[in-house]
Amino acid sequence: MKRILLLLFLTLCSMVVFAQQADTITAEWIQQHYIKREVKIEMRDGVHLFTAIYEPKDKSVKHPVIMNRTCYGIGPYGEDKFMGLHRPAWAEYARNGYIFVFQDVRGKNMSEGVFEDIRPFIEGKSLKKAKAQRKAGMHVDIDEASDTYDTAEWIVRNTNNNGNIGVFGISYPGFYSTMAGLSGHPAIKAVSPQAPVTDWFRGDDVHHNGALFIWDMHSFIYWFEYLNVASNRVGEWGTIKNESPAEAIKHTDAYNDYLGMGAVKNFTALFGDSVHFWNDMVEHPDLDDWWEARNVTYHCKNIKPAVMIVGGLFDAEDCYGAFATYNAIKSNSPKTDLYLVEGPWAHGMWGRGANEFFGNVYFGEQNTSDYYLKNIEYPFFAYYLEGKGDKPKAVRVLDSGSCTWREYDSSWPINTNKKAFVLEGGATYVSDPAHPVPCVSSPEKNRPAEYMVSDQRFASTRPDVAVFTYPVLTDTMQLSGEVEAELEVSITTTDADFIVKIIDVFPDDFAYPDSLYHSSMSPYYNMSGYQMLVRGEVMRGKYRNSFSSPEPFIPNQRTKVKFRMPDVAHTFLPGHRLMIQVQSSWFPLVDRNPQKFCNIYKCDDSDFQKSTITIYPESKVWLPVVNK
Ligand code: PG9
Repeated sequence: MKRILLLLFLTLCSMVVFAQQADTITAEWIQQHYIKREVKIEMRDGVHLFTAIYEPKDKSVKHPVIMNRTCYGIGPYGEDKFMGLHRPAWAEYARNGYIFVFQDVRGKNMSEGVFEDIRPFIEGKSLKKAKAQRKAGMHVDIDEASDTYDTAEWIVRNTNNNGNIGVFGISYPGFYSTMAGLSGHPAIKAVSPQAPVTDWFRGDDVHHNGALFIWDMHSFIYWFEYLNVASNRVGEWGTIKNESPAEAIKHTDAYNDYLGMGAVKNFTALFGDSVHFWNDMVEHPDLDDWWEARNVTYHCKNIKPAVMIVGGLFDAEDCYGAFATYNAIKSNSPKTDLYLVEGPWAHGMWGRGANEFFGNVYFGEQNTSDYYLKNIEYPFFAYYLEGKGDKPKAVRVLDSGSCTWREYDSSWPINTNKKAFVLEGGATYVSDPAHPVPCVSSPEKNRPAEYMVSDQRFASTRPDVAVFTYPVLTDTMQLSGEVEAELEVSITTTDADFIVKIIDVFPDDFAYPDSLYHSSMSPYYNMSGYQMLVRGEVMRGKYRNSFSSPEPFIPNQRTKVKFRMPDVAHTFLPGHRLMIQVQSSWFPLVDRNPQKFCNIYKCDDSDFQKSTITIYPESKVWLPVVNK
């Protein structure tokens, strides 16, 4: 008995010492208390995945594991080179003695195998089946879930762990975190898919409602394709030599440079065969099995680990994916401990660099990464991996209008009334592909994240933007949930896009106190009458009835166009007013619709034509108004 008490006393002492020393996490502290190993872990089909493991030298206690699988590189490579684990995103875990596991996914950087974009999940696979397939010299069923399972099995057997693994990741790594939730490995107790890539045809990154997000795709996809350390192209974090022909589109002003490029096929001609995914995209212009095989929502069933979905209300890349994955798990895996965290953040901002301001808008002093990491992310994993703290609230949302955190024990969305805002009087405008409506007000090379909350006054005055303004509010109007547009339209051609924008109009005498402009992140901007974009979304008209079977419009025939827009969590304050804008181009965020029914990836410059768009007064936008 004395021996046990002594052991317990020594364990407690070592934890106290570890914790005390951990108050001031520095790069030097990490080097003193952690050791790094680089190992090649064999998967069930024999492929080896390159994995960096940072493990506490303290072997007196068993440590929890936090894992991140990524296609973006896990540099710096070399067992004597340490990642910045002292930085805010990791410090809380280091302070609590976590084992860090970072892995290059299959086919990327130092890992073997063939990379596949959003590798489809294989239903019904098993380790037993895989062993038999391999023994028989057959193709072995693998996917990102099985790679995660095999990695977890190795980690459990080869590190000084407490048997509990957490997996998290943002964006593409968010997708790998969802796959970790599907892996079935018993040691994986909690996963956090953050801005997870979920559906590249309906709403993430590549397409929204079937419309191509060409600015993001051109600037990202060739970079991504060439991100490969094996060819010495990547160093610390994606620093690559741009050898892709896509670099030939030198642009300082994407609006005019892309307009000058013309039809999408001209981009394809420039890329040649250099960008694998671009060719896939061109070969699958409509929603087909290729896209559906990559839609993870169909597989979100019987998920055993706890799942905390994190998303940005102003995430220009995967705002859709966070809500789509959350809703899929809520519907198809009811026994899962499921959590949602949303805030007025850009892509991944919650984990790195969030600050009181985003763009010109102030979102409060709790809108910071520091607050999120210390009060939300780490406590989630600590509860499930260390048995520490209280069970988190089911839903936590930082409202983008009131700048206050709202917490709920029930699921999202909360009880709301879908209220119709009629587009009174309707509108008619001429949509000219030669002069598309800009998505930003000034020349930009790369798509600014801030466009998601930018001032829309540059668009309000255009003749090809229909503007509907509602009375000044005398009380708050809290929106929480999905937005739905229900347009009644006619066009003089056979196809068109429809963009609906929900806007919070600030009072004409509005101004933030000068004291708020204390950080370099928030240059002064005159906020009087500011027209803040709260939510914008595009619908490619030919997909109005089906994403897989597009249909032309009949010229001048009244037609219904209904589409969903990603959820909002925004309170309109007294003195503010709602504005709704409708337009038929949003460039160069979205590729131009030639406004002629055709395969837009293959059409010619000569196919582009003006169209006169009529928005009938019966059109409406349904907003999720919270019951008072
Ligand atoms: N969601 C981002 C992305 C992935 C693939 C194509 C374009 C964007 C990301 O992973 O950062």
